[in-house]
Amino acid sequence: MRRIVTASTVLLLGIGACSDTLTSPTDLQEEIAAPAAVRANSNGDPISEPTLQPGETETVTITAIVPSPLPPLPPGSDPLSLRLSVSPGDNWIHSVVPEVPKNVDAGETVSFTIKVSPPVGTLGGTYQIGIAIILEPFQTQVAPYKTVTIVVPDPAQFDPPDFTKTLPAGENEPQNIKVEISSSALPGDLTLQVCAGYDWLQSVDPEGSISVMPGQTYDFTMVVGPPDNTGAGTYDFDICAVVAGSVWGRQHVTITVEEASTSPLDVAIDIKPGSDPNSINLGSKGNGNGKAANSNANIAVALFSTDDFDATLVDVSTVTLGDLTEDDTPVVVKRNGTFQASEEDVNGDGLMDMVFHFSRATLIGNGDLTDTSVSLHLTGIYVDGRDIEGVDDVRVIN
Ligand SMILES: [Ca+2]
Ligand SMILES: [Ca+2]
Ligand SMILES: [Ca+2]
Repeated sequence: MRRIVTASTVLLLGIGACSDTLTSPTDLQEEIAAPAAVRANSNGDPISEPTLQPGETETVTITAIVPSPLPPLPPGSDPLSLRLSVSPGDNWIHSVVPEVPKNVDAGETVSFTIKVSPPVGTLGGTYQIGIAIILEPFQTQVAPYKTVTIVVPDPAQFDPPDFTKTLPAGENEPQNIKVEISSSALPGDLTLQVCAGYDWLQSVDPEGSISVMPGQTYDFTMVVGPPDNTGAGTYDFDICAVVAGSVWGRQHVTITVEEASTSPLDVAIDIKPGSDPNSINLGSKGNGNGKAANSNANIAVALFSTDDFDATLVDVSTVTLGDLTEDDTPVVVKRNGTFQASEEDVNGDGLMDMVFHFSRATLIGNGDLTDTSVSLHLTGIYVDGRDIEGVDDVRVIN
């Protein structure tokens, strides 16, 4: 039985093949189709991966050999011809020489020069274009299946393409960036947004979507930063230029969050609020027998809030008063197990402050308060994990 003929045998045999070897239409279909054998040939082709903008072309040459002899054409059918079958679609074909459909004769060899080009508006990515040459009306493949891999750049390019910052938790920094729209892109409404990773894009100027045109470059100011209470570490996210739900380009952002500052937050306190100087009588034994001495049993300390600091968010269980040496004195615990502390706007500025009470006897017993003390320090831990520290003068009376 006759196999598929090669180019050289076609030239030798010519069109006038011997009639004694005419195959049946069924045999012919089986032989010509043989896709496994035919496609295997294309594996040997060097695969180039050109990077093409829409409109730029890559040339592919495919030689098709029309088998001979062929069964008679069905009456009334179209003439014998070759056409292209393109995956993912004909819109990837820029031009074909000779034009298709190309009328052919049995045994004819046709070499096609095909220019492949990404269609206008193609998004960035790697595309594999497959081209088959089909013999009509038999609908059979008559050339090795050709594949070409094409890399299409993103239609929106970020400048810089990525950036790295080091920021403390809760801080942010504006970043000026440019987005260049490819000249082969389509016009559209573009929005910058986080599309992968941590959503730390706090604002974009101009905000919302803006109309973009091919070949233009647009300036943005983005503010990025880690939220409050972010632990130390390295965090990544992508900011994407999104048009009509499609990603046109992306910028990779890496933010390193520093270890929390070890220096404590300075806070304002007032020992014995309303009194000045802050006289403390060491000789008065307040704790035991009540009476007048009781008013001196505990020492009240006000901790003031500011616009940046909410005294009510300090962990009362961590609050101490003392000399910053060894253990300082904690807030008095009431009989019901709660701390003797209250929220109160001590200085009348509209911001709620805290008033903590400390045992004078414990202060003395700890060595936090002695006859040489001139000040006492209040320390504690704020809600964000930072240490706080405040200091006020005292006047010790023996
Ligand atoms: Ca005072
Ligand atoms: Ca101490
Ligand atoms: Ca206040």
